[in-house]
Amino acid sequence: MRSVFVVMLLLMVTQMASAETVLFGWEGTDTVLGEHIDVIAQISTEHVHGGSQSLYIEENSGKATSAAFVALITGLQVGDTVDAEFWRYDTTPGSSPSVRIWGRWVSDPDSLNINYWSAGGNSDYGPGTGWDLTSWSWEATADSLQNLVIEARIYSAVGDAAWIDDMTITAPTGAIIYVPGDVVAFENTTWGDIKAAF
Ligand SMILES: [Ca+2]
Repeated sequence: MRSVFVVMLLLMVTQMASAETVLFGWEGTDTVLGEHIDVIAQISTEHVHGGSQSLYIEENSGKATSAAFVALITGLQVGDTVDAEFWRYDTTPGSSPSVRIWGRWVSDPDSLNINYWSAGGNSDYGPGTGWDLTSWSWEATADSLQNLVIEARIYSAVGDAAWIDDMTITAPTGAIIYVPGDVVAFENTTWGDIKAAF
């Protein structure tokens, strides 16, 4: 009977250890991990989806690929998948300001604007009728794809502003997830670790 219990517990541990999820809602003072081109990023209480604060982003260049870096996932291995979503707010249907969730692969997680390339993303601009949830998934399909930056792209005239809130990042156990002001590391639980627990 005990062996059955142990096997069931091991199955539960194995399933729980396969992926981990981080929630982030800009409730502190940290804004972004970086930016591409020129984005103004500030904590805001003007439009909030959850809690009492959100992230305000403002286009400051007029270029279509300006982005705020809202998360970084490192330590990915071939076949790993990262899922990300956040709520976005604008009230201009069919025109800017608009926000997309996008990704970029970086070769050096300490230099997010050197040796990077687009990882693609969700090309939907959203309804522009207030808050809506946007999401995308990325797969590491090569050894060179170990570090993924999650971007909130803001389109596209100088002064265009939108809000972001309640981000969810899911990554495989063993990856490290960086959100503004915090590092969340999930260690791999090996078979040896599990056996040692008994
Ligand atoms: Ca919030």
